[in-house]
Amino acid sequence: MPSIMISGMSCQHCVASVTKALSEIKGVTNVSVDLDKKEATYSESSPVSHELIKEAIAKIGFEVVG
Ligand SMILES: [Cu+2]
Repeated sequence: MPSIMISGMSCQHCVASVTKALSEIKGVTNVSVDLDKKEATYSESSPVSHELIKEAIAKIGFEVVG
């Protein structure tokens, strides 16, 4: 299962925003965001490019790191 590190999340509202943004990407399913670890994991029902993930996160004001 792919996982990404996200900087800028500070509360459950951020978690909800990130979860929603990732879930709206075609091919991304089962999104789970851990606020303490600053990590999001997800499944892919079809291949999803890392660029697409980064863009979706950047669009809502956070940053994929690492
Ligand atoms: Cu927040």
